[in-house]
Parts: sequence; C-alpha cells; structure tokens
Amino acid sequence: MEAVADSLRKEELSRFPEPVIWKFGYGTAGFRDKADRLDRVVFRMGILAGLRSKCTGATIGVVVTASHNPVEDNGVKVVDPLGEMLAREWEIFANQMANASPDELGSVIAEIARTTGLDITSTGQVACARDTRPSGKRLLKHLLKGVELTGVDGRDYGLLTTPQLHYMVRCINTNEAFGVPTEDGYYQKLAMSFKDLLPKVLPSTAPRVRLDGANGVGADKARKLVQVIQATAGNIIDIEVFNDGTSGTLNENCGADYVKTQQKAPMGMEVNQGERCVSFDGDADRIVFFYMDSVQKFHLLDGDKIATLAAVFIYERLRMLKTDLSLGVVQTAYANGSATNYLNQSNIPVVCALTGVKHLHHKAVEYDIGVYFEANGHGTVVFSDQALETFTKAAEDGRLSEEEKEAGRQLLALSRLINQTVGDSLSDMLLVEIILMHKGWGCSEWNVMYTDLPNRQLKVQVKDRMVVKTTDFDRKCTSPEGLQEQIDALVFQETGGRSFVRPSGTEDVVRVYAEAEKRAAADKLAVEVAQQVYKLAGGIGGVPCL
Ligand code: G16
Repeated sequence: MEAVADSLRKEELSRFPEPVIWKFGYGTAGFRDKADRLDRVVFRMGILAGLRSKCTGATIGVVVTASHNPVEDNGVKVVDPLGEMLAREWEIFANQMANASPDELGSVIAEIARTTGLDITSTGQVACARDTRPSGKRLLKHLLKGVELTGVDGRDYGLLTTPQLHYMVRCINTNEAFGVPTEDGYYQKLAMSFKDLLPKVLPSTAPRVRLDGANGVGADKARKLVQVIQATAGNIIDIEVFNDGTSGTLNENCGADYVKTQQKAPMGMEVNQGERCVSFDGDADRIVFFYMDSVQKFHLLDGDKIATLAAVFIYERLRMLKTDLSLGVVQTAYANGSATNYLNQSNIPVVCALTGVKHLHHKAVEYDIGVYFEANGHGTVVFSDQALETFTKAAEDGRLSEEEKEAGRQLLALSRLINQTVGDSLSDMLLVEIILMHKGWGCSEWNVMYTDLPNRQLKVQVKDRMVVKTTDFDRKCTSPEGLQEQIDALVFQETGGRSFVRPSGTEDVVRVYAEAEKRAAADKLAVEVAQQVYKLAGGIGGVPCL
C-alpha cells in the first residue's frame, strides 16, 4: 500500500510542483472554486473516485461542473453507486485529500485504505463527464489521470448533464435494470415513459414550451430529447430552445438561478403573454417555470410549485389504489410558507431538511414515495421497492376497476419518467408537462394552487462566511453573536415575516432569505437582515442593497 501511495505522491509532484495554498471544503455539491485553482483537486478526486470504486466494487461517477456558478468557476461532484451523492464519510476523506500537502498525500491515502479495508490491488470503473465550461476539458484530463493511477478504468462520457451521468452510474451498477447506460438509452427511457403516461384524450394542439438553456449543456440535450420523443410518440410536445450557448455566456443573465433569484425572465428570450417558459441551470439539474400574464406581470413556478403539483398528482392516484404506502414531501428552509401550508391542508406530510439535495434525498427515501424539491428547482421523486411492486401488481390486478388499474399503470410509468437518482431538468420538465396535460391546465391554472408569499434572496460578501453558523435546518443562526436576535426583531415588525441566513456551500457568500405578506415588506426585510449580516459577520465590499 505504502509503495502505491508513494508513487501517487511522486506523480502528483511532477504535475503540480507548487504548494497547496487553497483550503477546500466538500460543500453543498462537491468542490467549487475558480477553475484555475482546481487542477490539483480534480486530479486528487480522480484518485479518490478510484479508491471509492475499489472500496464498493462498483462504478463511481464524477462530473466536472460548477452548475449554476459563473463560467470562470468549475467544480467536481462525486456520484455513488446508485447514482446518489457521495457518502458522508467519503466527503470527509475528500476534504482530507483535497487539503493535504503533497508530502501528506501518501499517508492520507494509506489511511483511507486502512480505515475502509479496501483492497488496493482490486480493479474498478469510474464514469466521468463534464459540462460546457471552457476549463472542463483540461480538468477532465487531470481527473482521468488520477483515476488511471489507482489502476481503475476511467470512462470518459464527454459532455453530459449532471443527472445524465448519475443515470449512467445507476444503470451500470444495476445491470441495466434502471435503463441502458448510454445517452440514447437515457432519451429512450424518458420518451417511452412520457408516451406511456399520455392521457387518453390529448390536447387539441401540442403544448408549446420555450426553454432557456442557461447557455449550458442542457440546451443541446433538450433538442436531442425532443427528437427522440417525436420519433417515439409523434408531435406531442413542441419545445423551442433559447440561450443554447451559441452566443451568450453560461449562466449570465439567464438560467434557473437568475430567474429564481431575480424574479424576472432571462435575457436572450422573448416572452409573450401566456407562453409556458422554463429555465435550466448550467448543468441541467434544476428547473423553474415562468410566464407573463395579460398585464405582462412575471409569475414564477419554482421547485415548491413543482413539488406540490407532483405530490397532489401522486396522492390522488394513491387514494384510488387505497394503499397504505407512505407519501411525503421534503422541503428546505427556502420553501415558501404558502407551499408548506398548502401541503399541510392537503394532508400530505411535509418535513424540512438542510439545504443541498443530498440532505433532502436521505429524508425522502424514508417514505415509500418521497417528493423532494428545493425552491430553486432542484429535486425529484423517489419510490421504494414496495411502492413499485404495489403499482406493478395493481396495473395487472383483474379484481380492480379499470380506473384503479390505470392509477397503478400511471404511477409505474411516472417512476420511470422521473430520474430518481437526482434532480433532472429534462425529466422534471416532462413530469410537469404530463401532469398539466392530465389536468388540462396551463401555467396560470397551476399557479393558483396557492399564492406564494412575496420573497427575496440576497447575497452578502464577508471575510469568512463560515463565521455564520446555523441550526434547526438553517432556520436559526447561532453565530455570530447577536445576529439571530437582530433577525428576530426585524421579522417581528413584518406581517407574515420570516427570514434566515446561512453560508453558501457553493459560493463565497452568506445567503439571506426573507418573505412577508407584501412585496415591499419582503424586500425591506431582506435588505435589513443583509445589513445586519454585513455588520456582525464582517462584511466586505459595498453595504447590501436591492
Ligand atoms: C447546488 C446543490 C443544491 C443547492 C445549491 C445552492 O446546486 O446541488 O442542492 O441548493 O447548490 O447551494 P448553496 O446555497 O449552499 O450555495 P447546483 O445546481 O449549483 O449544483
């Protein structure tokens, strides 16, 4: 073992002779930073993924992406065997490896091997992919080199959305029970399930969707998906793609994060009254919907609205089946108060988790059907084996009515349409489209399920964002001293007010969220809380404002 670790150390020194100067943390979704600081970390994550593959005896995935972050950033996310996020204990190993000095690296690797009992001589496979960032190719090469040095086979899938890579990993490790591990296999699975879910009476004209691809990898993949749907099921949905990266910059004035946080339509896309629009983020793992009404007012349908729509659709069918399967919705502190109230009133259990889909996913699998979405549009639905078995039996049970059998068939097809491994813009878009078709709704009918409380998100730059510490799923802050008291006092002044702050796990900022009954009050609360963060947590740059 020591000999292997030592040769890795020597190989690294020859590639990256400079000392380790940046401090990295495996944040909300892996390591993220300016791309030019990441070469060594990505190389080391190749080694880590190789070790993880040896340890699990399964294929591990790695995506080079910084998702919603600006184009000059990049990042690396490791994907576990069933397409889920990297196990917590390996996040700790990832941190140790990323921050070790070149001289310590060998012993860190040897310690990981000892602790996990992995056989360093075994083989394995790591599936790698990247988004469209200019730095992606260079970083992917480092990644593959790191994998190779562990004696594991590195497979380069090239340009994929993050959820597509999650899908590949799950397919490979389940011997294709989840699907065929190719890009075409992914489109075929979605297209077939979409076709299976079509209502008996189709809308008179195919739904039309205008798609903001954030100038990222999702734009081209959406076009490919549409082609496969048309070949499979005919012209049943019409999707026009904007911000496809041919002229604009990745995530700049466009994409799901921009639309959600700015609460306005992206640049690069003309939005006419009533048209259904969607925005993906840079690696297509988030989606939000939006439209303009007759007075050109912008309306956002975010992750909360998607979760509610999906949960109600599933709930109605579960009631038809009269099963005792459990259904629950997992949200984060960012969930709009109105969404939580609506679910409570609909008798659908709802719980809160820490920000980061990895946390929501863990909670969601506690239900037979767990719907989880972050308000930012990142989420999916997971189904237990028992739920799938129940739907399969119901779909074919001659003792049930046609309606009941149909409910079973639809839930089964839904479980295939949804990318259960992680939030997936393409799959989530089809999920919403099919539910809207069944309900005969457009965005405006969907939007009136409940009315969002006006809300505002801001970012505050501080010297060290980690001085902000939180508890109660981020809803209260315990440090710096006195900040929570200030927030409480400000919230107290606003009707329906709620606010919290937390350090971002993907950007070097503290995030501020505020909601209240009136738009002006939500904006005022957000600014005032941000100013307290600036004052008490060591703000830098300008004092926060709208
Ligand atoms: C990532 C995570 C999400 C999280 C988001 C923002 O999204 O996957 O779960 O909500 O970051 O995290 P934070 O507020 O900690 O910066 P993405 O789309 O960038 O991968």
